Amino acid sequence: MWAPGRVNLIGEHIDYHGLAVLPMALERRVEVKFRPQADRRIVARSTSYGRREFAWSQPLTPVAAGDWENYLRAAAQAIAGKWGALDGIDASITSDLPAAAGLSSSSALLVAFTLALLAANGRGATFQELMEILPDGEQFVGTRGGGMDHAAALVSKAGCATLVEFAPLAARHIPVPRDWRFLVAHSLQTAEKSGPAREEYNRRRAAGDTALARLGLRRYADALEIAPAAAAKLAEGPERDSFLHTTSEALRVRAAVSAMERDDGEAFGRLLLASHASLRDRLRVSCAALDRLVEAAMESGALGARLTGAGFGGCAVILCRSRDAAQVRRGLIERFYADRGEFDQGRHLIDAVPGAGALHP
Ligand code: NG1
Repeated sequence: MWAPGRVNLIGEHIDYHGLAVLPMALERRVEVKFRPQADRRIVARSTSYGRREFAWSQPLTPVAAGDWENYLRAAAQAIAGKWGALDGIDASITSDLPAAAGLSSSSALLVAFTLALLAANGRGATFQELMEILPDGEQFVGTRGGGMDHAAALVSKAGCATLVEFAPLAARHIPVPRDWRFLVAHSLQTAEKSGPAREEYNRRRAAGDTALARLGLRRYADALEIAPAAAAKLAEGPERDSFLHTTSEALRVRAAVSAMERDDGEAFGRLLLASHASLRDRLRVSCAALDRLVEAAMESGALGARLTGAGFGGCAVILCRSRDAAQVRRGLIERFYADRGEFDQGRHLIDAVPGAGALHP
């Protein structure tokens, strides 16, 4: 069983408000090879992270924060919450997806391990069922994220971006025009998921929820058409900023889908830049390195760029024409990475080729 990493093209910090996002899976993945066990023992070996073993008891509790065993436990716990504890597996895990590179390697591990545990027990599960358990499952690790990463890892289609809607759950594949190229470039600043960045993330989510409640609305989907007038009723501050980011980003996702469908790379690029500005100025989840990276991409001939993922460090996603890709890559190396010693091309500057999800190989 395997699951790919992903890059989110646009629709940032809105999946947890039930709004549609546009990620695409990558051709890089976490792979889990396994033998079913006849008892509740779960054994997993990873070439990079070592061996872990635990009994699939109920309920499972987390081990030390930051330990990769928590993702294995999260998978088991997510399954147990719906179907009860099952028999374990003896698994070996490999990955060509760099960790801590903003490509959602942790969600890919969670998805792949969940699918392996289910397969070992002769169970299939639908997209719907997996989406009922996986986003909540990841909260076991201490994060309170949305469902974008799991959806992208499950139902992406090669050559396409996926418009993921959450209410109701749906996925629509949008072919990426032939001469568009996406690059994922690391800011070389890492946002520790289990640390302060996660608290900041949760704060953004809470501010958005509070803004909505103050306006007497139940769903962000109901706020989009009335957003400017509604925002005027909110006092200046993080709640209003969060509301403005969320509603404007949702509209940018719609516009981006239409730009992709009509092969308008310039318009898509402008939407990426507008998204970055909103994440930087309203939600305040960017950082100097990410801002500089976006600028360096534009100076190098990109059509657009923005931070991708939760922010506070991590990566930018960059759009350019295929004929300009080599020049943009060179430009980024000269303008951004030249004096940064830890730069490693294979890990930090990646051609994001749209790949398939685990359920759509
Ligand atoms: P990252 O930090 O890139 O994995 C997180 C959330 C997403 C989404 C983005 C912001 C998890 C597992 N992922 O992504 O659901 O909310 O932030 O758009 O928490």
